[in-house]
Amino acid sequence: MPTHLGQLSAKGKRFGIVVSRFNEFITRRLLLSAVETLKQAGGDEAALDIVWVPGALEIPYFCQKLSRKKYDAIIALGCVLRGDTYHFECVSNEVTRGISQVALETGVPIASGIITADTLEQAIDRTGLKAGNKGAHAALAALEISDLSQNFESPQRRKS
Ligand code: INI
Repeated sequence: MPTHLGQLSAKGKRFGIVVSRFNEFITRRLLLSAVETLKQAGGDEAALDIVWVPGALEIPYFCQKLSRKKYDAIIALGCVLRGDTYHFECVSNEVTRGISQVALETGVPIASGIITADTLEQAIDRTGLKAGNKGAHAALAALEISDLSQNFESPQRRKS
């Protein structure tokens, strides 16, 4: 039975990382962990482009921009924290929907490491405490889906 499983190697691969500055205390930790994970998997720092954007709402637009470059996958990193208003839902929903839309429209795999949390404590838990680090999780997902998607490219477009 043909079964497809993505390999977790970053060797020879290029990644674009879009990270938001809003809640930078959290997002910088997501970025460090994502980069470390890619390097541990054999990735070369020179093959990583990091794009800082103002907030989560700007992430899909820049993912779309990067999708025109030759990246094996894009990693989106951000942190949306609940405040007193409905704004949290708007930002969370839009960034999630936008990232999916860009991936589907461009065909470039995008791994999402966007934290949506009710409290700062919950966000910290997801940047290296109880719930691991969402930046590392997104980097691993990017490795897996970039490799997996190669299996479904037409023979001319396949890398190897
Ligand atoms: N951006 C975030 O990344 N996280 C948030 O929690 C957030 N909140 O809560 O407002 C946020 N807002 C800014 C938004 O993403 C845009 O940068 C801004 O609206 C300018 O377009």
